Amino acid sequence: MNGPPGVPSPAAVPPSAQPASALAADVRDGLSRTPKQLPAKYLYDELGSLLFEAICALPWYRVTRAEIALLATCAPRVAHHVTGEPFIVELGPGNGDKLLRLAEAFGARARKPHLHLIDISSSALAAAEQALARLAGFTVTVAHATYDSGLAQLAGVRPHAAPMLTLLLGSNVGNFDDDEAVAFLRLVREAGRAGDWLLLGADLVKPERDLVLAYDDPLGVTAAFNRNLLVRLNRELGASFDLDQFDHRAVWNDRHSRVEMHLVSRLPQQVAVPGAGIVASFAAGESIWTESSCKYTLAGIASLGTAAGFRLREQWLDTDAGFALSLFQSARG
Ligand code: AVJ
Repeated sequence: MNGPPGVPSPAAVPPSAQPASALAADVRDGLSRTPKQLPAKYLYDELGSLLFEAICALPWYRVTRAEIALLATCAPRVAHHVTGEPFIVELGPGNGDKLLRLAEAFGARARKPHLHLIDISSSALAAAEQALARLAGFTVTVAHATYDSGLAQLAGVRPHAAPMLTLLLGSNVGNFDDDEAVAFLRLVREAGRAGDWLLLGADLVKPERDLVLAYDDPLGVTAAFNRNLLVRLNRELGASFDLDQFDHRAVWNDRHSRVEMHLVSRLPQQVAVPGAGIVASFAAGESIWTESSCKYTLAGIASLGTAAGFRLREQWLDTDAGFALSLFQSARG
């Protein structure tokens, strides 16, 4: 079958073509798998970050509002536990709003915390830095990095004596499956010392219709967020995805306790992705799995932390929205 004019057939792609970037390498790998999949982190280019902010304002997506409301109760307790002049690290701060609310609880202290933001989106980092600028006396540093590389750089940024508090909010942990989450939380623990703290926000299991509505909203904002990934691949890798030929789908996977987002090909088609050196073939109904959002029980959250070497110290719960904030401390000895 021939593609559109000017699009190389698979045979025309030189075998030596090297992916020019991590995105290219990940797309090449992900679209060669069965089922096809792409890492969720690539959803957050500039437009993707803005669309995610719009999602947070949707009536059907309650995670962000629930967490912000819980922070009002939780922040003074966290400030009570985390003494001294702490080093507060947020993984994926988005627009900085939550960190601002948490940091305000430390505002009465003579020596203000040092805030350090790690985000893959430079536009989100810029927005967060601006939001945090209103905090007088706080030091703010940023790392434009993936979680892993941001964590690996921490030792060089952290003031020597400061206790560390790591924030992983918004149910960002839900992008990992449970094994990956434990491995990742262990990395977080190992990036710090015994006695350091972790505040983890996690969305809870709830009725399937609520979960699906949260990820397949009637306004189509989540569909736009998902399909924007194809816009990004067209722009950055010269791909030729026809947006009209891919549907957004959100499904609840009960066995793995997660909502999955997919982009489903409406018909058999071939799509060239020159920047990744591939031509991807799709059967009708075949999908690219773009994100997982795991949903938890309270016991499940506790055991993730415990398996990673943390001890659960306090937990705050919104029973109506089904959301929990959990404060863990890295075990001593
Ligand atoms: C930012 C990964 C926590 O999984 O709920 C929202 C992203 N995707 N709607 C989530 C998302 C579709 C969100 N996280």
